[in-house]
Amino acid sequence: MTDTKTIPVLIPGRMHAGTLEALQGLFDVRQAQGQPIESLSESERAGIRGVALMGVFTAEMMKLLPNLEIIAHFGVGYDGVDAGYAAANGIMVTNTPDVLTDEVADTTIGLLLNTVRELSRAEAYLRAGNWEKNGNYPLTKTTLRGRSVGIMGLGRIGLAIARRLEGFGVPIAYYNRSERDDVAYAYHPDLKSLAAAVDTLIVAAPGGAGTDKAVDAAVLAALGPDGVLINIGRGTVVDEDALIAALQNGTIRAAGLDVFAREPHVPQALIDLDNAVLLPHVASASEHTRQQMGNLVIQNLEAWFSGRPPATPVPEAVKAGLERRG
Ligand code: 8YV
Repeated sequence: MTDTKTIPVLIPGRMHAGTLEALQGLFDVRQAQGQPIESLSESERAGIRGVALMGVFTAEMMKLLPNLEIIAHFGVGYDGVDAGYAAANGIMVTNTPDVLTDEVADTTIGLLLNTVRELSRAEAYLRAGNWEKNGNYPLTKTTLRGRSVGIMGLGRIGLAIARRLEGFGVPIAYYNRSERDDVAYAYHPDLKSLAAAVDTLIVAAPGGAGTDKAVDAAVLAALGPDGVLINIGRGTVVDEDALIAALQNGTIRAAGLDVFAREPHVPQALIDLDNAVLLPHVASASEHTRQQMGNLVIQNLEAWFSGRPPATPVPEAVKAGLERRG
């Protein structure tokens, strides 16, 4: 086993506590504690060979670390990391797919049911003493019964959501960059056509330039007045202003959101809406699953610095042929 204890690994911002502790036992961890990387001395920066992070790592940041070899991202979505620049400059990028798929899919179903059956609001009604004082909670106008569901992004997570939905007896269709040959769900090569064909749209697509504000006013209008939008992908995929307007004026009926365009900021206009269920980006946030994600971050760094291929390189790194060090 290679001794990795002398290898400087930078953790620029927040990190899952258990993972941070394990990394500190394995590597020479340097923490920027939220300070800009420029605040490290030039010689400190030159020493950094690995980065472990949640969130954003731009090309500009990479340029400040001339001997950087690997960026191990905690999370499946790595839209905050400039993986194209990294690949072009021989820097490995890894993420944490698979280990969170089931947790995120489970949470998505919970958020969908909560949104159509108003479970959070019904509980708040009980806790406020209204059941005893004012009688039964009003019947919900929405239900999953009779709905048809469209999934934007039928990757690992989208597919796990679809499989769960099969058990609910609702028809399923999807929009994806390309049609899958291993599913029988109806494929729409166009997002607006999917939205027009269903009344419930689940966003399970990654962020980034390719999906920025893809769910716009036209898509929401196509979803229609009984429409329900669920987003557990990235906040940037939805035009948030258009969504707020659509919820305010009845263009669609309700939304369940785990992700937002400028987290942790959530627009007051969304908070003010009764027909939105809002979660603080918790889809993968159980101790169990975050530990699995952290283990994968550690595995990837250990593999890389031992000269073995990391378990989960991102596609850009694979395409660039960056399987292992050197
Ligand atoms: C994040 C997520 O990892 O995996 C993802 O893409 O969105 C989350 O699980 C988490 O918020 C930590 O940044």
